[in-house]
Amino acid sequence: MLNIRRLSANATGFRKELDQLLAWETVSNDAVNDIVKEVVLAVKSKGDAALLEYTARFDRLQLKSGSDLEIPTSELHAALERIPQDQREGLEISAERVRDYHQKQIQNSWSYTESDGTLLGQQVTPLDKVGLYVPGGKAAYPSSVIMNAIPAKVAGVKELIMVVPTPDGVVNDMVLAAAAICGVDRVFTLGGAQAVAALAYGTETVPQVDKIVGPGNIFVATAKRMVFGTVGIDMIAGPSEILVYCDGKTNPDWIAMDLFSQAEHDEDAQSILVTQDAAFADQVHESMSRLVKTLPREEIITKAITDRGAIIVVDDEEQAMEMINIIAPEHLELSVEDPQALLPKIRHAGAIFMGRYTAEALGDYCAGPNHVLPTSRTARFSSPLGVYDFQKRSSLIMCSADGASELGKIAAVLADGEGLQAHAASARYRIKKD
Ligand code: HSO
Ligand code: ZN
Repeated sequence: MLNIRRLSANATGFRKELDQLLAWETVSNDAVNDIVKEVVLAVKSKGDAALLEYTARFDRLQLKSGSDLEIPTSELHAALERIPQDQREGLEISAERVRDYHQKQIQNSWSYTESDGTLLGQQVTPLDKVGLYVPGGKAAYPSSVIMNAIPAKVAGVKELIMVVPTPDGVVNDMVLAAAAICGVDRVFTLGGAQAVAALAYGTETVPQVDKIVGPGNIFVATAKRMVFGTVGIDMIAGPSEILVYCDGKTNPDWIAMDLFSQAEHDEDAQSILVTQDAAFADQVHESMSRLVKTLPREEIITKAITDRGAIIVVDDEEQAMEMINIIAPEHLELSVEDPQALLPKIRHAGAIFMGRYTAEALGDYCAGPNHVLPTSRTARFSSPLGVYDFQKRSSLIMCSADGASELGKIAAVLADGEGLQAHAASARYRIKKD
């Protein structure tokens, strides 16, 4: 049988065990920090020369000049032509659905006018330039290109610049095709900390951006943290997680495979089943033990399930909801008859997949909502990646003469109280003398 922790929510010491299970510290490693610092500083001071050197060293790619780092847009379109027709259609449909969904997230500017004619409001503008990091190798997901690029484009970002390492010159056609479909403006063959530094500071060839988004390994995450402040960054994602709550009436094979769908991402991924039906828990366990053997990623899944997986048996639905809100999972499946009835009780989850048919995998690829979601319990205070991450807001204030006069009196008093005489005088100049 596949080894998976079995917990009972009523057992003594349960809460401590749960805390241990959930504990996840983003690895920050001194050795990695030192290397990344050196790389970032080298790119900042030497520009393209440093990029060429690191790309030769880490990606075994000898390029002659900075301009060789760019993958021309014609290459992206060529990749789109090369991939199998069903993959192309899949990417196109996914992009279209993700675009439709994200269009609903656009925030508009607003303003209102007070009775004395003073106007107050907020102007929403897209970011000018955004950098999208796409990992190479085993974590190269074309679906992630779609999930990051589309909201940026929907927000109206003027220039979207993608970096993707191509070790030994091997390109991932599906990734390039996805970039073509999403309308990514420029693509560079760059990876690691050097790519992040190039986007943050700009080089002779790579434009400086305002924000960097996209997943990456520990070097990339460390570099993003280092350049934060010079540029904006998205969240630093932890390993993938899924919590399935099931009333015991869904096919246990379906539930087992849903748990595996996230476990197969990463040995550190977390899959948790919560149910009030102990016999059903046994059935799912049996399904998992049988099905894991059929999967090419058996080893990764086994490690993830053994180290960080769990089946939690609860008393009732009430206790299940409590569990969900403590765990605050990235993905939550409500595999029950009436999921909508449970919604008001759920406060913390990155994405909620409702009903027995809604496999989490559908959300990963093509349902429409974003698959970049808060992990490691950060759903308590953060949200999925969205159009709002690529928009910013400016406050608007336009005082009428009457408005300035009235507000001037208040401001002057408060400024005096703070001992700021220039503020007070500036406000008083505008007070009407009748
Ligand atoms: N489940 C991942 C996203 C993904 N799944 C990409 C398949 N491809 C995010 O947690
Ligand atoms: Zn996934």
